[in-house]
Amino acid sequence: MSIFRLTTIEEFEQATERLLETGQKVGADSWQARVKNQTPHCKFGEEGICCRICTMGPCRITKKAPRGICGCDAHGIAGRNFLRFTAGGAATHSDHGREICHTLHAASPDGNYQVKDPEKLMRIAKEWGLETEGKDIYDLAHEMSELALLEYGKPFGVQRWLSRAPEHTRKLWQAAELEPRAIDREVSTAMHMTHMGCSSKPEALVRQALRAGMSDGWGGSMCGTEFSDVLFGTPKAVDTEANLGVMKEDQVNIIIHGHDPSLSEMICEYAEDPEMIALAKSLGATGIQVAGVCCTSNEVAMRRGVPMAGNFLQQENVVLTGACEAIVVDVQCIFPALGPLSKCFHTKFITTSPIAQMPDSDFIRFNAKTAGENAKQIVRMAVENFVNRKQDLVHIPQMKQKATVGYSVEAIIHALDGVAAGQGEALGTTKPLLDCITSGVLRGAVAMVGCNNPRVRPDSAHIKLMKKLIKNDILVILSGCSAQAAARAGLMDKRAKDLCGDGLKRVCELADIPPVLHMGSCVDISRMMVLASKLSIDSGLPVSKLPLVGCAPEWMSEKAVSIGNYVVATGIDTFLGVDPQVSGSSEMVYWLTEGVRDWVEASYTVEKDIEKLGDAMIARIEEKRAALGI
Ligand code: BF8
Ligand code: SF4
Repeated sequence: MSIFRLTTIEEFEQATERLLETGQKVGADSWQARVKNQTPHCKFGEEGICCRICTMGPCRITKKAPRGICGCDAHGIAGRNFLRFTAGGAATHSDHGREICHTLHAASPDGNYQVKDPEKLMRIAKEWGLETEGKDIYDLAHEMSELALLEYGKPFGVQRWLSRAPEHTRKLWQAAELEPRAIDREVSTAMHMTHMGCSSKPEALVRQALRAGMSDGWGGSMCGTEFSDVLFGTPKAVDTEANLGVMKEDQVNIIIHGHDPSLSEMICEYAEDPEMIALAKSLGATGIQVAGVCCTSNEVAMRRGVPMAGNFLQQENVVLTGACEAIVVDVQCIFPALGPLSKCFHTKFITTSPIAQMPDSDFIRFNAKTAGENAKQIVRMAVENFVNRKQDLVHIPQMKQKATVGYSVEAIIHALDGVAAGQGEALGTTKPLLDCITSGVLRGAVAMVGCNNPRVRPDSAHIKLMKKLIKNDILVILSGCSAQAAARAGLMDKRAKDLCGDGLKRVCELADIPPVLHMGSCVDISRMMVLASKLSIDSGLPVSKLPLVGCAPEWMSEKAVSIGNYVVATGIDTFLGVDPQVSGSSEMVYWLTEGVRDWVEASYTVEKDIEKLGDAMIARIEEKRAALGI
């Protein structure tokens, strides 16, 4: 076995530098160059005090001009911006969830999509009070998908998934009016509240921001996760590899990028089609390699072990290898830059969704009914493009790490059962994990999520924090681009246990897990909410009292703010390494970092110094332990 060591940030950067040299040769643009062009950023925007929601403006708040033309002050403007930002994120995650519900509705025994986890479907159906006895699984799937779709627009009541939360949390939500009603309604209400001449009171805007976030995490995202599991299988621990070195010089490389597994699952299927492999071989390739970028990558890595080429700020790098025959995308986090960039190479940039249409792409409209045909057409296009590769531009950095991924809540409980069985304890609960926390073998857990952002040296905050936390016996659970940073560095290799403190190392050995657990894509942060709820129910403690915190050190998107809001609303203190652009309003800063604590027993901390951010998280975990007397 080769000697294990982490890949360093410097090595990541050297690989990128080398790829940028190729880019220069062909006249390619890059995000690194565009960051320079955009710096310094607009200060009004950074502080959240620019308003352009009516054409009397745009209005910017300065000492000389403390109010917009309508009279709105910095607090109202920053608050409205924050709520609109959240609404964008909630809409995006939830619409992804809605697409999955439609895919479930299109599932049939002989169609493009099948039900791969019927037990999970039955479990959820029972949870929702449906009669399952003697029912055909596809009839049940269709009935459930219709019920789920109604969650988006039902005129009365609150989200069904809320019943999974502990009673204490539900009472807090009720008292603070944070229970999300129909998913679409919370987004609409947010847009309504922020229209010219509606809300300008920070308290009201923050409250709706939490509720809109809740409609995502405890609504649309949960639909996305749960029904993706039903359709494509609930993730179990599986081995894969990560970083650009997973691309193969002698094979057709298809990169799948975006978020919705309905597309990527199909591409993976057809890339294994003997007809396509034969075609690839007839054109001089030895086979077809599919690898992922962003959350699509997380989805197919968790369920199929498909290798992960990279995260958000690596998306241009896959094209810069000169060995990418096609980059196939669906929705979200896709750089429009991929169009012009792919034109500098032989790469086909294939867009597939009416939601994400971009110049300089080949648009092949993908939908559940024609998914098989669409996927075959896309794979064929990629394979046939192999002959157009310009050999002198090919350079794949030989850098990759092994990773064990696939830690759904079910998979975590399965791993814990392995520990419990050895100690004669009850199976199927989070008790072994709680025992480790109570005894101090583990100090606590951190849910680390989110993107890359050029404001932070890419991946450095993620990796630095993970190393620090595991060394301090803190278990780290991950999703999104944070998870990929870990995998690329090698932290998801089980051998990384040697970087842990003694307690966590022992837990990793007993449960046979890596020290940082990949829980999936960003919609899968709903899994983390389910896990936190289970821990709370199994321990009898409120979520906010558990030594558990959330962290997004390099976040950038509206989705990330929506996530942050539902994580905080669930009672989990959340630490940000990038400013949420409200600093121009002392009242907004107050509400987010202190005020919301009265409603949900948790709040945000913003700290751009990563070392200090790590210390603050550890201190918070220790405070919570001390309060519990453990
Ligand atoms: O939803 S972590 S850059 S890929 S937004 Fe995007 Fe951020 Fe990555 Fe997935 Ni999430
Ligand atoms: Fe200016 Fe008020 Fe219009 Fe905003 S809503 S642009 S602050 S006038």
